Amino acid sequence: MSLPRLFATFLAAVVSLAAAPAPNVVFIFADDQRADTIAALGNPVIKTPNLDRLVKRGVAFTRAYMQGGNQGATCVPSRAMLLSGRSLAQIDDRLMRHETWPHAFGAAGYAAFAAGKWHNGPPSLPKSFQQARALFVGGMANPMKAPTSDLLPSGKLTPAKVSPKHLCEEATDETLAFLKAQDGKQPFFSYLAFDGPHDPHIVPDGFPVTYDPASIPLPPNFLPQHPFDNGEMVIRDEQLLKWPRSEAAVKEMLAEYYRYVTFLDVQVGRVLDAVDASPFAGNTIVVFSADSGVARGSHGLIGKQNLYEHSLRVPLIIAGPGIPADKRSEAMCYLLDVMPTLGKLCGVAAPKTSQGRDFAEVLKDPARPGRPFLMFGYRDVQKALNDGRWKLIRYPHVDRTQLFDLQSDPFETKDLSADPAQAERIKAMLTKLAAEMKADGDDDPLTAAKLEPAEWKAPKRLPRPGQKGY
Ligand SMILES: [Ca+2]
Repeated sequence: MSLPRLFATFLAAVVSLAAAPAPNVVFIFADDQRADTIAALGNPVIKTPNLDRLVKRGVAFTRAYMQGGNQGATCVPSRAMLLSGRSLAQIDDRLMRHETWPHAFGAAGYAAFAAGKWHNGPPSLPKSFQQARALFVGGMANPMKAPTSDLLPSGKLTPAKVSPKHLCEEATDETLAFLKAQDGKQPFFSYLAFDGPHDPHIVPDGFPVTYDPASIPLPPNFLPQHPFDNGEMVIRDEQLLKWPRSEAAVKEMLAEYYRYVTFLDVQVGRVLDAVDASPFAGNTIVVFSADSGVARGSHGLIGKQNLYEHSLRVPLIIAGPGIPADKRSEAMCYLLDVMPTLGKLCGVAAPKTSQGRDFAEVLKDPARPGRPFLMFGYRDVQKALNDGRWKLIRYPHVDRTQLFDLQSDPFETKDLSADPAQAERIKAMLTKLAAEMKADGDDDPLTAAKLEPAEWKAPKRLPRPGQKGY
C-alpha cells in the first residue's frame, strides 16, 4: 500500500472510530462455575442453551483462569483481582487501596451499575458503582432467603430485606430494569453477579430441569480422597461430602450443581433477550465468566482451595461489535486481564494501579497467543506454574511437587514428578516459579521451614463454623 493510501485508510479508521458511540458492557459473573459446564464447549450432559447462544456469537477462551486465593473464601480475592486488575500477591481484598475498573468506566462517562453478590466489603461498593440494586453483601447463604440491599445515592445501603425470589432471579430482574431505563445518552456498564452455582445448590421449587445422577459421568480425575495433605483438607467446602468420597455422592452433587447451572442459564437468557430487544443490541459487549471453578469430586476434593485445572479454570465468553462469532481462543489469560481488555474495547483508560493485560487483539484474531505462562497460588501451602503445556504444583509445607503434561493429560491424573526424565524440567520450573513469585511480591517460601507429614487421614473431629481451619 502506498503511503498516501495508507494515510487515507488510517484517517478513515480514525473518523469511523470517532463516529462510533462507545460500546455498552453487560458483564455476567457466576460464582464457582466450572469452565466445563457449558454444553456448546463440550459438556455432553448439561443443558445451557443460552450460554450456547452466547458462545455462538463470540469468542470463548478455553484457557482463562483465576489466579488462586489468599484465603478459603476465594470469591473475595478473585473478585478483587477482577475488579482492580491486580495480581493475587498485590490485591487489597476490600478494594479500598486501588481504583476499581467499574469506577474507571464511571469516570469515563459510563453509567456503572451492579446487581447481585458483592463480596469485597460495603465501603468499596459506592467507590466502584454509581447505582446498585438487589445486592447480596456477603457469601454462602440460601439464595431463596438471601437478604438484599440497594445502594442509595448517599453511598449507604438500605436495610437488608428478603425477597420471595431466588437471589439470582431478583438480581436479573433489577438488571433488566436498569437496561430498560437506559436512554442512550450515556453508555452503560452493567455488572450482574450471581451467587451461584455456589453451594448450597438451591433453585426455586418446581424448576423443571433436573438431572438423573446416574446419567452424569464421573469426572475422569475422580478420587475418593486427595492422595496427600494439600494444606487445606478440612475447610468447609471439603466437608460438604464425607470421606472417602463415593461415586454415588459425587454424581448426586454434580446433578444438583448442573441443575443450578441450568437455572442460571435461564437468567442469562433473559439478559440476552433484553439486550437483543433493546436499541443497544448492535453496540453492546456481553461477557460471561465466573470467579472460580470448583472440584466437585475431582482429585478427591470438593471445593476450590486447590490449584488443579477444575478449580482454577473459568468460563470466559465475550461477544459484541467487531468480535468474531463462534470462535475459540486458547490464549492463556487471567480474570484480572478481562477488565483491561474491556477498557481497551471501550476506550476507558486503565486505573494507574491495574496490572492486567489487554487481550483486545485476541478478540480480533482468536489465534493470537496470550500470556506465555501463568502463576498460581493458594495461601502459602500451594504454588503453581503453567507454561502452556507443563504444569507444576508445589506444596511447600509437605515438600511435595506434582508435574502434569496438560497436553496429553488435561485432567491431571498422571503425576510425572518422580520420572527422572523430568528432573531438569522440574528444576527449571521451580526456579522460574520462585523468580516470578519474587517479581510479583510473593515472598512465601517454596519449601517450608517446618515440614508436616504428607500422609492424611480424615480426622474424627472436624473444625466447625467459626473454628480455625473451617
Ligand atoms: Ca466463588
